[in-house]
Amino acid sequence: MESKAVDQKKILFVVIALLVIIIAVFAFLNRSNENLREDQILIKSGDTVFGVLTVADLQKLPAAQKKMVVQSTSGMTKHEFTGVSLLDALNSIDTGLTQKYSRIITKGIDNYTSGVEMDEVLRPNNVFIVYADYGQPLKTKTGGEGAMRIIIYQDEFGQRFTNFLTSLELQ
Ligand SMILES: Nc1nc2c(c(=O)[nH]1)N[C@H]1C(S)=C(S)[C@@H](COP(=O)(O)O)O[C@H]1N2
Ligand SMILES: [Mo]
Repeated sequence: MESKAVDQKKILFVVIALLVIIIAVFAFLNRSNENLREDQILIKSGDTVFGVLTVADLQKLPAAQKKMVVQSTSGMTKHEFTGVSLLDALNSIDTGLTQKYSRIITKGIDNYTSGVEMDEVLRPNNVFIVYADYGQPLKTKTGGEGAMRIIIYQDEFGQRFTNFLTSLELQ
């Protein structure tokens, strides 16, 4: 009788130990998402991080006002964005980046992913990182303040306008 009770204890211990291991493995696999933050944009290429940009960093660069209507399948939204050209933003980190890379993959906190060609970034009055709309800070996914967004002025539709920006992956 006594040894049966000991066996049950052992089994219980093994089950708990397995659960702890499973939780640890999933925490490890999910770890990279914890680096994604809406209050800063990582400028990177693979594992190399060239720098980060916050709203405060962008506010030090020449401001652009962009009045536009964003068209989507669900309708149109009117905006009066404030931001900086993506070209100025990249140059503020390293003026060599636009020469060395040919496209940029943009990623939001919701894992929404899009892209722009460097040709489009170099075109005048086209690609901007915006941080305010009608003078108000852009809302984060969770309703806080301080999100940043990519807009492409010469695009007809708003599909590529990555909201809640977290990273720019240079390729
Ligand atoms: N992070 C993120 N950005 C996004 C999306 C999204 O789901 N997540 N949807 C895109 C699409 S399909 C459109 S049409 C526009 C909508 O922009 P609006 O809400 O300002 O009208 O945002 C784009 N940017
Ligand atoms: Mo859309």
